[in-house]
Amino acid sequence: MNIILLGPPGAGKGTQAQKLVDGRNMVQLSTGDMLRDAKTSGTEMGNMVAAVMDRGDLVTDEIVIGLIREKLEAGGDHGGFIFDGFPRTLAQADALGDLMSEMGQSIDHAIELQVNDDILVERILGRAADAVAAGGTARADDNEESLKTRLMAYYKQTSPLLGYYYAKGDLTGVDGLGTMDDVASEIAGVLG
Ligand code: B4P
Repeated sequence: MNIILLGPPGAGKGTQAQKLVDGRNMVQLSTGDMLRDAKTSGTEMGNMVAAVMDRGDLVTDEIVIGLIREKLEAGGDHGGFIFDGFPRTLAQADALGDLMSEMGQSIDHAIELQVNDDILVERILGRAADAVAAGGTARADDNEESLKTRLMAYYKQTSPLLGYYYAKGDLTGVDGLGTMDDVASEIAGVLG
């Protein structure tokens, strides 16, 4: 089974993906994590994406699709892929469809985690404050200014994907406002 987790920043995509990895032997493909790894690697690509990510804009389709292609080509024996934070544009969604077809596979579910903006802001700024309180540093894009840009990018570039997957009959909305376990149970109900 292959699934996509859709939703704005702070909706719980990373959190729920981890729960699915633990419970179903699925593989999490988080483009956010891949790009953060690239940022710290000091490579030319890492340096290129750092400023874009830190201000909250989307990295180019070409780079992100290249990262996903590499992971899919690596293969492996598992219960399916969880796409976390990918696709984020219509071009990425088309590319994912093509990659899946090349592999003789398809997307089984696109799950939209629904959370209102004031809660998203609270969660993300809360995560930043927790990181600092624990003696670490907050994620470079977990601040009010970048968050505004991230939310704008979501509504402008990513939210059209809801219609895209709805038209394919793959979309299910899930209330993302409950506890992490409540949301996980609702997702389990969708996946069966
Ligand atoms: P991501 O890493 O994907 O970050 P995000 O969308 O902001 O989601 P995140 O994973 O942080 O939030 P989560 O819901 O897990 O992307 C970062 C950047 O990378 C992007 O802005 C962009 O620049 C770039 N990028 C990534 N993918 C790209 C793509 N495909 N194309 C172009 N650019 C791309 O959790 C947030 C917080 O909420 C956590 O603290 C968590 O503990 C808390 N939380 C979660 N569920 C909760 C619940 N039910 N109740 C209470 N708190 C909860």
